[in-house]
Amino acid sequence: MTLAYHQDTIAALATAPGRGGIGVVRVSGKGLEAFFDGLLRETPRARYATFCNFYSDSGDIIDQGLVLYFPAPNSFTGEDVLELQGHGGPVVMDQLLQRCVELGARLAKPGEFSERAFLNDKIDLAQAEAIADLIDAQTIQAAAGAMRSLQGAFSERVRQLVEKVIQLRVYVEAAIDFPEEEIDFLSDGHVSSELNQLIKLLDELLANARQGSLMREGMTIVLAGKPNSGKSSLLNALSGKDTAIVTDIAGTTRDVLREQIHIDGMPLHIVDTAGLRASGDSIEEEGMRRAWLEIEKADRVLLVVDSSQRYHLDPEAIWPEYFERFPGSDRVTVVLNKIDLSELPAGIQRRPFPVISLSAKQHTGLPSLVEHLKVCMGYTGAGEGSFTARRRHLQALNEAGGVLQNAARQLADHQAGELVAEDLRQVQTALSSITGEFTADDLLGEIFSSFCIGK
Ligand SMILES: Nc1nc2c(ncn2[C@@H]2O[C@H](COP(=O)(O)OP(=O)(O)OP(=O)(O)O)[C@@H](O)[C@H]2O)c(=O)[nH]1
Ligand SMILES: [Mg+2]
Repeated sequence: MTLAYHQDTIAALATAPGRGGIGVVRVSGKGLEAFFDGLLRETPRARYATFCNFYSDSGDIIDQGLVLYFPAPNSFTGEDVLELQGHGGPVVMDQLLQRCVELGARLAKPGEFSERAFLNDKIDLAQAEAIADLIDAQTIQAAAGAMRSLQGAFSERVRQLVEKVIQLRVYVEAAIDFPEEEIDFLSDGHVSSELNQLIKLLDELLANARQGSLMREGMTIVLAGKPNSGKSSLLNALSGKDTAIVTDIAGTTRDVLREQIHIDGMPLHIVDTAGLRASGDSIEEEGMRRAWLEIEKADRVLLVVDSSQRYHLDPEAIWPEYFERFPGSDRVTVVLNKIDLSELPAGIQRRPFPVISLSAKQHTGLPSLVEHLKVCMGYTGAGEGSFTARRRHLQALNEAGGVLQNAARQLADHQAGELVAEDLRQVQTALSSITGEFTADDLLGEIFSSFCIGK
């Protein structure tokens, strides 16, 4: 955070580009007097809506509309902020933005307003991320979760944990300072019961955050299997659209196709791939190469099998090539398709691996599949009080959890106060990275650059 950073003034279109009833240009920083004199020819009253003309350099009126002025520190960014609400046409908005640049602003980078709000302690990092998640939310549940994070539901729980970690650190470090009594301090049960309590709280938070992350990011399901087994038919059945071409010719799908659906507010990214078989056709070979790339990235692979043909049920027997590449993988669910032909009952069996029988053509058995996918991901629904979380948050919580376990072991096995204290320090750092108290600059850059411009 350099001084220069805070001294410059940024401007951006805050509404979506294109035509609209109104368009908003937002300005934040120092030196807004130049805008009052040059653009508005008056000083708008703070926090009141003022109807103004927007003047060009030569004194022409570019547009007219409402102006909102929020003096620092009571603004979104914590700096002086000016919002210019004009007519939402691209040419008008461009001129207005150009005028702001003439008057000393520079065009804002993506997420720069939120970044300033964060740097000025208006919001913490998890809240800033929640703003982006709210804007990007694709379901009502995801939006509600993002809103809760924005209000601080997630940050508050992280902070409570950090508080407990600090208290315990103080206790353990005090013990180290009195070496004669250190062992008594550490073995009196207080530290170990506090550590266990922390582990429990962290696990609960991690489970909530996992739901939140699923709600935001969803999961990726890849449909794989032999040609003609009905992968594309299953994609169409799940998405309710005629996305993929379905024919009885083996090798119909050659490229990767994607569809997105939602279950209980969780996005499900479904990927259809080329059927896997030995082929001399170079297009089909390329399709299979791409199929494998998708399989590698999948959260879950549905191995589609034609039940009207001779088949195995054990995934390892059906698909040795997969298990050669991913030994011991438990990401595979066998889908026995075409039960309308084989007359198998629809539903799920565990053998001990899951096998789901359905008909993609007649749409029978699909609810069991959807239910199964939710269970696989540990998704219990976007309940009351859930909040969105990101992978980054899960990593931090996981790291903190691992180190806490280690601390508990150090204590139990060696009564090693110094090591426990060091572990607690690491836990604190990991947790604080969620709210942004200890976060590297390059990570901040990465987070805010994924925001939209003007936010
Ligand atoms: N009776 C019946 N036919 C099905 C069912 N699912 C798919 N089919 C038929 O099986 C054939 C192949 O279906 P596709 O969905 O194209 O199979 P695919 O696995 O995508 O095949 P490739 O793209 O070649 O790998 C088509 O004629 C479908 O109509 C089903 O549940 N019942
Ligand atoms: Mg296909």
